[in-house]
Amino acid sequence: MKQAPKHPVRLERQGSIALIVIENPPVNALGGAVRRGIAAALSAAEANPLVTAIVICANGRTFPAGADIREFNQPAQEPGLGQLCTMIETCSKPVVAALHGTALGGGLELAMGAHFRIASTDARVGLPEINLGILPGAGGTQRLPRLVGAELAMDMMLAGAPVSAGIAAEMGLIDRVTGGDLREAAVAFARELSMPHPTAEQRGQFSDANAYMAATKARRAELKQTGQASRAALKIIDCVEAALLVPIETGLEMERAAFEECLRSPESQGMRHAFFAERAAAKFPEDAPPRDISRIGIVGGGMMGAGIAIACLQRGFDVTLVEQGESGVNTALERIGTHYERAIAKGRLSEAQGAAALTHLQLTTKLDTLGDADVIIEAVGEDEELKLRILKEIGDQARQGAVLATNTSYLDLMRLAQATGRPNDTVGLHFFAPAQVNKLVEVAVHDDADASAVSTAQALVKRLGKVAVRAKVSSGVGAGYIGNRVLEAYRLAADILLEEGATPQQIDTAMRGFGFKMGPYQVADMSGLDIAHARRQSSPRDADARYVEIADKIVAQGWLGQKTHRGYYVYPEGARDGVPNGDVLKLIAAHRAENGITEQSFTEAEIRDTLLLTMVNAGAQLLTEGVAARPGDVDTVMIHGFGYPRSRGGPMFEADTTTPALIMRRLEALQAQAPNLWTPAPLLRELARERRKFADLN
Ligand code: 3H9
Repeated sequence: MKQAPKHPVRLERQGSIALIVIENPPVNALGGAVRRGIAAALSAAEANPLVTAIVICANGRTFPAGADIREFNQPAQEPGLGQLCTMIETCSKPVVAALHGTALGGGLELAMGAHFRIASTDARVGLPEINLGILPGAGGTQRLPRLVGAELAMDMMLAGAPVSAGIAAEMGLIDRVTGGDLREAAVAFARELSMPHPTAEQRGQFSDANAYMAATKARRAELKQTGQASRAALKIIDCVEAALLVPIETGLEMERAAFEECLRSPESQGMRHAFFAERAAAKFPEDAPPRDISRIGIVGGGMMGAGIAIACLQRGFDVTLVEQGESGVNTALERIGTHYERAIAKGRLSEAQGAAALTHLQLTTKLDTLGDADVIIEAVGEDEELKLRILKEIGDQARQGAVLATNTSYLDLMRLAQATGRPNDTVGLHFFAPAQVNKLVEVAVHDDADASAVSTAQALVKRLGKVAVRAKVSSGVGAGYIGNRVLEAYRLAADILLEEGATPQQIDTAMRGFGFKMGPYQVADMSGLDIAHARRQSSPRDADARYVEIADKIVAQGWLGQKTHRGYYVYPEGARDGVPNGDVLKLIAAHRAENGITEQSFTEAEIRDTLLLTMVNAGAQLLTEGVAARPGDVDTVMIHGFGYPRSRGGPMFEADTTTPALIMRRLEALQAQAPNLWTPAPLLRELARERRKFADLN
């Protein structure tokens, strides 16, 4: 974040209207200097007898997008945001907040402190604090229910997702929406306001407390059932309850205490780390300007290719999707069509919007239609021969200057890039399934990639609303980018525990208890055991590397997971949740007997610690090799790509709750059992020697 300007708030006048203008790029976060500036300007405007009303607005891309999150770890500065909101609310002159961009968190709370709110049509407003493990702490939990009613307020804060100005106006949160010049409209609005303005207590919309209590009972149960009953969520419900029952001053005190408790919680620290890690990951060393992008070519309309096409259509790109033969085209069209039908049925899109999106899609069997595409993404199956052939054809058809990308997750990028005949223009774009939903894309960069090709790929990911993480790969360095390398290590460690005495259920339960939605064997069943099997078979392996054959033996039985109703679990027809597969347990027991392995027992804590330790070591290895640039990049990939609990910040963040020296010692105790997995990475040794932590490298 850039240094805040010295005077981030200006007081201007338009006749009898005072304008308090905030200017604190990039997102006008409400840091100490901004708060002091607003407070001083407000006092001056209130004291000036020539001023009849006040407008608070912002320059730049947005009305404040929240409190300054970076200040949360620093000593408090006066005035607090809560105090400032109360100052605005109790101002003797009417105050209008003029919202544009993304008025989020403390920004929206500031606006709710004002007596009226006007927003530009394209503004979005919301209270996303829950995504940082906290609750609104500057009066949001008390003022929002008074403006829109308790249930809507609770839903909005629990979802943490912004809504459009139009919806906010329907809710009663925004008084006016303007398609014209916001500041002019706000001043005109303020001129109308010589009448007395409402205090918080006088605002309408008091919900029926009994109805709310009944609704919250159901909501609390639902949150518990879906594993979303976080500290912040429960506190939000309590504070809204208080808004219905006690005077605002008491409610604000209660909110403050709840906010402080959440702010100090480990889950908020983890989520705040994840927030900044994502943004740091998106910064690449390549500073060449990106090339123009308007049409995306995609080759391959399977689950992945179709998902990428939807992701591009959702963001307004023109898409040409190439499939083999008429049946390939029809299947791809069906996949994409079904997605839009569901979105329309669920009310996420209107029929007209769905139809309009599809007019940007061209489906064809002809690769030579890709000549006008600005970026062409190869998304055929993970088969090297096939990819080499398709990439050569893409290279033959693409126009000069187009960026070419392969969606491989572990094949040799350099070899694939060379197949195009223009390796400089080629990068890896590793989307994660389902690509229309998952926010992560690994941008794989090889030694010969041109900086502007990389910047273009990075810009594309950003325009898709996704999180880009750069993975630097060189021939000969381990297969896979960041995520799959950590995942392979995690799986091998789990398989070793399985071989030595744990059951798939024990391992899955331990990892769910840690916060993963699914354990490694549930994930394996869902993805299909044949996929990982094929990868193991095609990857080169040292003869002395520890290898566990259990998964291969299960595949040999034809048990491939959910798709065959049998894998580590058995899935009765139509069921998504499996029950333990007794035959697999017998197969594992026979495997142990055959190999003379004496069964050991493991506690859940031992299982969890071993698997976490393994992920940290794999992450440290990637940092040593330079594949990942920052520990936070590994965290970002693991959170978005593999369901690592966001509230824990990621494996490298978690590793800093202990010391590199301790991690090394524990790895050294395991090393002899599987040197390929548990030999401490050189970076760990270095950090231990220098008594530094991973956070020092971010
Ligand atoms: C809160 O308000 C608590 C209150 O209830 C109570 C207080 C008492 N602070 O995302 P971008 C930086 S909690 C500091 O790439 P975009 C960000 O790190 C807050 N910095 O842009 C990045 O910096 P850099 C509730 C912030 O256009 C730069 O701005 N609000 C903050 O893709 C650009 O960010 C939120 O949770 C911040 N609040 O998206 C909203 N926000 O260039 C959090 C951003 O150095 N923010 N930065 O890497 C967002 O969701 C997105 O940033 C936003 C823009 C949608 C606004």
